[in-house]
Amino acid sequence: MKTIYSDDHHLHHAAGEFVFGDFVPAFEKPERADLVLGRLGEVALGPVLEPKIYPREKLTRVHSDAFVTFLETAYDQWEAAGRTGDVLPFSWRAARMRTDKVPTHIDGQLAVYSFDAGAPITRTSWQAIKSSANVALTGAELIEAGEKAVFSLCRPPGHHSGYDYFGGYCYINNAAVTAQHFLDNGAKRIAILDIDYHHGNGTQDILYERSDVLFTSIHGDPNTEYPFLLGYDDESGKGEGEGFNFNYPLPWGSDYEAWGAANDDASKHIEKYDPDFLIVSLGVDTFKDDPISQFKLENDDYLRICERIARIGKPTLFLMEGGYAVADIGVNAVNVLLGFEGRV
Ligand code: OKP
Ligand code: ZN
Repeated sequence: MKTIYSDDHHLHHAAGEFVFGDFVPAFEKPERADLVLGRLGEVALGPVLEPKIYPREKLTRVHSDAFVTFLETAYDQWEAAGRTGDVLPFSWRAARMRTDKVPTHIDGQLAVYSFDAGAPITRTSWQAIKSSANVALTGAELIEAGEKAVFSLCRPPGHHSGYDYFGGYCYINNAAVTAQHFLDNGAKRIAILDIDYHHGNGTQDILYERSDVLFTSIHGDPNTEYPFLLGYDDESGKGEGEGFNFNYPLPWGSDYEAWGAANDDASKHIEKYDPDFLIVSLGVDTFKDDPISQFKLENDDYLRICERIARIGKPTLFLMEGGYAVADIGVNAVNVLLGFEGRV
């Protein structure tokens, strides 16, 4: 299996984040992708290729133009306001507040375009964010060219980013960007299986009213888990998209038995949908030792995940999302890919 990777992800290195009221070193850090890359080398999964560069229009197919402009200019605006350190929001729009007037002040724009304080923007983050999308898109092109599976080692991740908001370590939604890319090139149906521990609220947001992308997600129950306000099992899509959204919220402490049953059910829906291509939002924060997550998957469980996913039998693009137990992130992420290739 080929991997797409760029060192540009190092340009996104936040000083820290707020966790339960404390400012702590960021969990979403460059070491994560470095360790996955290192593990790919150890098992010799296949060649590692540089991404191509894609135009801005690839991003505005699934995000608002104003939102992309905001991301492009946020750091400069922050600096112009006399701030030092990373961009972080401190107030947010709530229901029934106005967003038709986007404030000229950076703090007001952050209130409109973000949904939490979990995604700092550094001076060079935008370069890394664009590169992460390019890594995803280059993988998609290889799939279109006939590869059975490709691993896009994206960083930063994307699945919490919505049509016009960022948060949860995510800025541009790589899964939505690549799904749209496939469709724009003539594909009829795309399926997304989001196996990150957290609900892919951004991906769901972007695709909720559409029937040309099936979204499935297995994640911590939003009743007790971030991002809290989306990801319940009664969210089935809207309008044209009704019946094309499947959520599998699972309780804290879920192990592979419960997780695998959800994966099997999601896979059945994907088989029935018969997509041209499958996108897997690959998070390994379902691991038992993940510092911010509450599932109980073990190292060897990751080898089994793709027994089921590979059986769907569709060309599959893996996009890296979360996973914060850095000591195990390489083994766990690469185990998923080895499983797909039947190297278990
Ligand atoms: C991103 B991905 C508060 C703790 C929660 C957000 C977690 C984002 C996870 N700072 N922070 O889905 O792995
Ligand atoms: Zn996650």
